[in-house]
Amino acid sequence: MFIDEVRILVKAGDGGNGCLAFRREKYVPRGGPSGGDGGRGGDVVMVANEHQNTLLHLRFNPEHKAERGRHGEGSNRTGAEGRSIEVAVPVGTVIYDDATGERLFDFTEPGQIFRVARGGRGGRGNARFVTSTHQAPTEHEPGRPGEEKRLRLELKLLADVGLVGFPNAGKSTLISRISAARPKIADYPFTTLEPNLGVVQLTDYKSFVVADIPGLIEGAHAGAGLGIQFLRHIERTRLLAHLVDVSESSGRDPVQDFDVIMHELASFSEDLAAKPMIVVATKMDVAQDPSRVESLRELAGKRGLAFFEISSATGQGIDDLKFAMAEHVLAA
Ligand SMILES: Nc1nc2c(ncn2[C@@H]2O[C@H](COP(=O)(O)OP(=O)(O)OP(=O)(O)O)[C@@H](O)[C@H]2O)c(=O)[nH]1
Ligand SMILES: [Mg+2]
Repeated sequence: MFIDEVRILVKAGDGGNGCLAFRREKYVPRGGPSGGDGGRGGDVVMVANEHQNTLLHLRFNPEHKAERGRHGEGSNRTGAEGRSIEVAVPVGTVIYDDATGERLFDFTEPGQIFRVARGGRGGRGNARFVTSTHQAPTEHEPGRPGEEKRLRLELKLLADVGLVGFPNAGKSTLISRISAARPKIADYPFTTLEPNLGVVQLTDYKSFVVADIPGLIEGAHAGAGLGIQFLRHIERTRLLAHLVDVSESSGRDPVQDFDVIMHELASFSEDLAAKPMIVVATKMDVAQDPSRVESLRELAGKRGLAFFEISSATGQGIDDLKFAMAEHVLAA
């Protein structure tokens, strides 16, 4: 659940073939051998990139082939080398050989480079086979094939956005609406017992990770409900989305709910409570009393926090919220 995994095929370029040729010159009746060597095939290298945080881009693009070397030519011309290609992966990716299970590399820092498939050597042209007793060689080699491997890439996901709020605030419903995650949703508190991660995809290449964690209640820091242990899963996120149920069904006051959660966050860590936050009024489709929404909006305004009204049932405000999250995490 916490692991993003993808299988890809990498194929380095084959070497170019060596050439069979003899010099043809005016007044030189039998010119010597002049077949050039083939060029080397390109490599496939992987580079750790700090701007990516999922392997999603590779799922859309599972084959990576480097260019082959050009064949050698007459007049001792060596073929051009094939171009190498780079495949970007997020920091934290581990590469395994899918056939053997062998762990090949572990990317821990941005900029790290690892060659996963080596290009094939170019074949030698016939000019290389000349000796004192073998003046007109016709031997020439084909290029060697480039390495080809099936790889399994594994990434431990780190969440970019953490959803916090009371039980039943609609956290799991929201994540199921904006990502492919399908956590359990129900109208009783503490439906979510363990964090769920969802990858929110904006375009083929842009995505971010949202964590849905169990609900918090007053006294959670002292062990009430499920406690605050799960907050460590969102300690390293860049943004918190604080979900507050503004419908009457909660039986509580939205502003008070907000304060209770803030207090629980601060009991876990001041840093967590001070993280960038957006305030999200949920269940707008069944919110009957506009003053409940207004009071929450005012509170957010006073604290200088962005405010969104959503309904996961009708879809109201969902795209706006998604793009606001994206703007924040992708700009960082
Ligand atoms: N009408 C309406 N109901 C919603 C909306 N979002 C969530 N719900 C309902 O609210 C209830 C709780 O939703 P969940 O997504 O499970 O809430 P949660 O915050 O994940 O709750 P815990 O996992 O217990 O912390 C479910 O019955 C949902 O169907 C909404 O936008 N409109
Ligand atoms: Mg839930």
